[in-house]
Amino acid sequence: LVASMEEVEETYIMVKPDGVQRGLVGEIISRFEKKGFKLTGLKLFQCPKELAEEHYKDLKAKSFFPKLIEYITSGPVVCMAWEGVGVVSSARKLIGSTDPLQADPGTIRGDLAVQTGRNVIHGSDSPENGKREIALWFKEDEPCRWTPAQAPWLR
Ligand code: FUP
Repeated sequence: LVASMEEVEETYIMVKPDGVQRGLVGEIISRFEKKGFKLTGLKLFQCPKELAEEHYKDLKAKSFFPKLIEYITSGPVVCMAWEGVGVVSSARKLIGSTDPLQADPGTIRGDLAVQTGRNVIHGSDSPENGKREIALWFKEDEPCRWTPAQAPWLR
C-alpha cells in the first residue's frame, strides 16, 4: 500500500554538539534508518549564534536560554531532514523525553544521555515546525527529496 502524499511529513532532526563529540552520529542515524524513514537532508554544520537564537526563539524568556545557545554553538551539529508517514511524532517517540533521566529505556535520550542540558538530539514538535526548521537550517537546494529505486539492488 502506497501512502498518499498528504500523510507524508518532514521533520528536522539534529544531533547536538555533545552527540557529535561523543561519537553518537552513526548510532542516531541508524535508529531512524532502521525504523524505515527516508533521509532527505544531511550536513555537519557549525551553527552561528544568530541561527541558534532564531531556532530556540520561543524559549528566549527562559533562564536557561543563554546556556542553551552556548551549548548548541559549542561545536558542530549534524543537521538532518527525515521524511515519512507520521515521522514527526514517531521521531519524538524514538528520541524520548526532554529530560533524559525521565526518558524511557530504548529511546535515544533514555539510552544515551543523562542531562537535559546535554540531551544529544533535537526533533521538531509539529509538521509545521518541521517545515519551518528545515527551511531555517538548510539552504533551499540542500535537501534531496528522492524517490526510492525500484531495482533489486540486493539479492
Ligand atoms: P525538546 O522538544 O524535547 O527538545 O524540549 P524543549 O523544546 O522544551 O527544550 C529545548 C531544549 O532546551 C532542550 F532540548 C534542552 C533545553 N532545556 C534546558 O536546558 N533546560 C530545561 O529546563 C528545558 C529545556
